[in-house]
Amino acid sequence: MFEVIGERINTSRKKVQAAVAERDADYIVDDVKQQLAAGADYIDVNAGARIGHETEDMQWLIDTIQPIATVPLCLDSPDPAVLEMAFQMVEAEPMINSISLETDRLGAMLPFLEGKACKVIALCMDDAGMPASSDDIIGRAVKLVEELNRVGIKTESIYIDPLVQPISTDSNKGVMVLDAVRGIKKNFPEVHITGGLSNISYGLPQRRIINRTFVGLMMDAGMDSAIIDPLDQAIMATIKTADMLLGHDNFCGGYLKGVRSGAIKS
Ligand code: THG
Repeated sequence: MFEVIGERINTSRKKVQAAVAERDADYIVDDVKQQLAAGADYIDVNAGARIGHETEDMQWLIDTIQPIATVPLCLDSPDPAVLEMAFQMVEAEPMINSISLETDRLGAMLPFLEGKACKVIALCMDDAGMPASSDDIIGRAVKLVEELNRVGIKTESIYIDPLVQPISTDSNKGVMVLDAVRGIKKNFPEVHITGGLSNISYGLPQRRIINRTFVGLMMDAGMDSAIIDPLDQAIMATIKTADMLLGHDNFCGGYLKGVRSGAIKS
């Protein structure tokens, strides 16, 4: 079944930033409880937006969330030192978000990950920047899997983020990432595919319909996880319905449960 990484605890969101600045634990706890009730499989924690405060904001967020989290945390930072600090704080095996092929980041992350059993999100980003074609995305994914396997991370613990790019800048960007996901899954059937989805609709009106349609297409290509807002009922219903249509939901049980709970409405 598809895995939802709840994205709401991110200081780039204004209300979360204010709650973190004021150390308003009740706000954060309430938000996380809502994401858990909505079906989040992981809770992403990103404290990157208050420049100069990331380390202590991340510490406070983990201290606040960990006691009530019934699912693992997804520790989200571009800074290997912040990820290492956060990793040491968590009791349940976390997901690490993220590693990339950028020289500094790769060089700092690989020794830290060596021998660990955690799940890792690997971005198809390198020193040249964003990927330019589906073959470019596939080539980067192959390198990421090889590097991570070398330090003992199993392929089934790797979540490749192919980096979705706005279709408003180039009408080929949808097909480019869909073809890449198919190619990655052909090379590594056990690898997971994840990522943010909303970049696809950047610059266009009525973004949610684009994001929703796109997640269904990406799931057909092999995406089996995404970093989304689990309180967005329409995208959650689309994901459950697509999982059923793709044969991942025995006897339509997950779909029917969603309808009975009111989470899925047509
Ligand atoms: N890949 C990986 N990790 C990621 C991303 C990704 N982590 C961060 C991000 N992208 C996914 N998380 C969020 C969290 C919140 C929002 C978007 C993505 C969000 N954005 C509002 C908006 O864009 O309108 C902000 C508005 C507000 O201030 O509330 O809510 O791609 N591996």
